[in-house]
Parts: sequence; structure tokens; C-alpha cells
Amino acid sequence: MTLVMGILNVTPDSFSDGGRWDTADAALAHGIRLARDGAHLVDVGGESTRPGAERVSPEEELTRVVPVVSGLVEAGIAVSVDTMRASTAAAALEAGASIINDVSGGLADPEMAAVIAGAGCDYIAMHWRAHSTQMDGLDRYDDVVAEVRDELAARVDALTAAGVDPARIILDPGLGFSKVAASNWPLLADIPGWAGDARVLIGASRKRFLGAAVEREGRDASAASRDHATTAITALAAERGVWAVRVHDAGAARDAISVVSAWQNAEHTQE
Ligand code: PMM
Repeated sequence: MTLVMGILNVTPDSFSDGGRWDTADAALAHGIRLARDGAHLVDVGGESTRPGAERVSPEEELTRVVPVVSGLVEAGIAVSVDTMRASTAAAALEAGASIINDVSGGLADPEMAAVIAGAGCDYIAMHWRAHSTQMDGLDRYDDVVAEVRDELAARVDALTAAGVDPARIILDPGLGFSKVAASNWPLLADIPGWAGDARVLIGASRKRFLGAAVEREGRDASAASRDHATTAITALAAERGVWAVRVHDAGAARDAISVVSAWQNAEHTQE
């Protein structure tokens, strides 16, 4: 069954929840709430990746992330850590995180592969072309599915060559990262086309391309108003067997996945 990864941004500037959980206590409380709502794991991030965001220092990222990881692990919650830095990944694994979620797929830090290979942990490799200040200039594709497939395959090759077990790599198309709104839909419509038979994570929650899809006269245009659209993506992703969805509203995602399971169970019973 598809897993729910709850988003916990311990940042002042993420696009939809920036500044809400930027103390360790507030972040920990929100992480516990996500788990209680139905998240199977909580994804802790200390650096915003929204378009135009500036990088935080390694020290600042560690200060934001490690106490929250420790607190969640102590509470018995499975944790992934959203970081592009090998040093943060190593410290987070030391603090009990079980998965590293690297939006750069190992491109941002040449030391990342060695940390993952050494830990033998699950690793999410997202399709990525550049840091947030440059990514919007790199959003042209002739064939988005083929180019994402090839660029992810190159990451898998490099990671594997550095000692990472390919079975530990989870692929993510990087929705909204160096992609105009229209480029995200072919990636959702043809998951095997870029992922083959690898495990897949989909991170669509509250993103701008969903806002564009549901836009109509008089409709609230805030990021949080995209939660129903996000839940529709979760249902479709679950129906297609993705490994996990990365979402802000964990309870809604769990409900959608349960509904898909009930529907699919009835189909199997009728066969
Ligand atoms: N999106 C964001 C941050 N981290 N990680 C993965 N693996 N996939 C994503 O799509 C992704 C990510 C940006 O969204 P946020 O500001 O809501 O965290």
C-alpha cells in the first residue's frame, strides 16, 4: 500500500508552511500531529527549496533538523530528512533518521553517495537541474518524460558506481522543479515511462501547477486551498501503485489511500 510522507519544514520561508514550525518544539509537535493523522513517516527539512530561495549554512541546517529528528525518533516515528548536504544526511542518520530525501539526487554534494552507501539506507533521488535561484531558467524540454528518465538514470548510474545499492534508490520526478505547470502532467500520466519498475515518490502537495489546474473565477488562490487537488493526485498515485506521496495533509492522504485499497479489493474479489 502507498505510504504517506508528512511534510515538516523547519524553515522560515517554505512556500506553503514556511515559518509555522520554525522552533524545535513547534516542529516536533507538528511532526507528532502528522503521524497521529496518518503519516507513515515524517520528512524533516531545514532548507527551503521554493523557487528563488537562498541556501542556508550547513550549521543552520543542522541546528534546525537534528533536534527535531531526535525528538521524532524518540517518539517512535519513522523519519526521512530532506537535505542536499552529505554532512546533514550523516548527522540525521546518526540521530535515527532512516531515509535521506535528496532533491538534487546527489548532484548538489559529491559526498552524498558515499554517506548513503556507508549507511545502506533508503535514498530518494529527485529529478533536479539546479539550485532554487537558477532552476526556473532550466525548464525547457523537448520530451519531458524521456529527459527526466535519462537524467534520473544517469543519477542512478553515478550513485551505483559510488556503492549505493540500486534497490535502495527511490525515484521522484521533482514536480515543479525546473518545470513549467504543463510539464508536470505527462510525468504523472506516464510514471513507468521515467521510473521503470523502481519505487516512486510523488511530491505534488499544494504546488503551483495544481493551483493552475483548479483555477476559476472567484476561487481562493492560496497554497492551502490546493489540498483537495492534492488528495485527488494521491488517489490516482495510489491507484497506480506509487511507493509514497509527500503531503502537507497526512490525514486526507491516508483516507484517499484507504478508499483506493477498498475499491481495489472489491475488484480483486470480483475476478
Ligand atoms: N518538493 C519540495 C521539497 N522537497 N522532496 C521530494 N522528494 N519531492 C518533492 O517534490 C519535494 C521535496 C518542495 O515543497 P515544500 O516546500 O512543500 O516542502
